[in-house]
Amino acid sequence: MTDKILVTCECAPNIALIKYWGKLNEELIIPLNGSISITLDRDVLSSKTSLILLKTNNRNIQITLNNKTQVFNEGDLSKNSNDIINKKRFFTMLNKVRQNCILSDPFEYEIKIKSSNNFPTACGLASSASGFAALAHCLSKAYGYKGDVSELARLGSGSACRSCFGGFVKWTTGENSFDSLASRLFPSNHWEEMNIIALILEDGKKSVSSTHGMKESVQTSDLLKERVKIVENERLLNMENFVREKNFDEFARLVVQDSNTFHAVCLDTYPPLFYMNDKSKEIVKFVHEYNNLDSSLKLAYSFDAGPNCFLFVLDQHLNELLFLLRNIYFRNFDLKDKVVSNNLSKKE
Ligand code: 2P0
Repeated sequence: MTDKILVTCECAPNIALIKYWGKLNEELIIPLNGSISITLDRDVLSSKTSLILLKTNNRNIQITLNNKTQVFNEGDLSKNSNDIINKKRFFTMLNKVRQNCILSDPFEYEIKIKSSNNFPTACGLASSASGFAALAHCLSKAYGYKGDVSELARLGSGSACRSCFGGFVKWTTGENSFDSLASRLFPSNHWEEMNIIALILEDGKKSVSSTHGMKESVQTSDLLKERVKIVENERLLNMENFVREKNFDEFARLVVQDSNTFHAVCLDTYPPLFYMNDKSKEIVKFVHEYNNLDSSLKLAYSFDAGPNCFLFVLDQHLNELLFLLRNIYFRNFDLKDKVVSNNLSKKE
């Protein structure tokens, strides 16, 4: 019998190159289409989570996220506007672990969880991905979970399953919970010359969550059905090949196209979803102008469900780009002073 178990894990957000938008199964969080992402560098952007299991008479669950604390009882599924975690998803994860672990008395502990992000939460920087991946790792380690940690993370938030791995990651769709898993395609140092720049244009919370937004898209957008087909039939395979061959020109074109198709689906949703804002559109214009200076592409952008931007650029153009962004393009722009740069040559 153990009286106290303490574990800590750190996971980074991931940015989808081919995006997930829409569920085949709402309960099990099985996506309509597969997706491919890059996990960022944990030293730059990360969610750090610690979990303590305590042998007491108390069966409360205490969760602290970025210094805000909530306490709730075992099995409490009530929804509250002040909730800092989706309790239903949390208990799905917790019970899955407790039913398949090495602890002999997994229901006998008080649970205390503390998590913090070193970047803005819920504004399109994939904080739910890194947060739920870190939580899944913590639960898995603390209880000695015998199942797949990416399946566990997916039950917290779909895109979190991709943050369980570093480098280039693929999440496949499936028919059952156990066959919709993420796995690594290539380690991050496969493409050492690649840099990812997060431009934090806004750090406020987005008005429509991804979970809600994609549900509306599934119900109302015809374009979504076409996107699912083209992703499954062409884009996943093409992206895997372009990354394997380190073909930046084709990679850049496809990243930009898939981001734009995703936002087109958002616009095709009824009522429409607007995640990009005027500043985001300025960046799009800038990237295309910058690329037009040359015959081959030097820069790609991708926007998730928020106005913030991820740029992809190879080493040889990085300094020129950062100079342009900091000294010319953004001189009159309130950039919140955030140009966060990741290089994939770093060890995971
Ligand atoms: C992605 N996004 O592939 C896409 C692109 C946002 C735009 O995955 O309901 O927070 O928890 O499964 O994972 C955001 O969706 O949604 C997302 P749930 P999640 O990264």
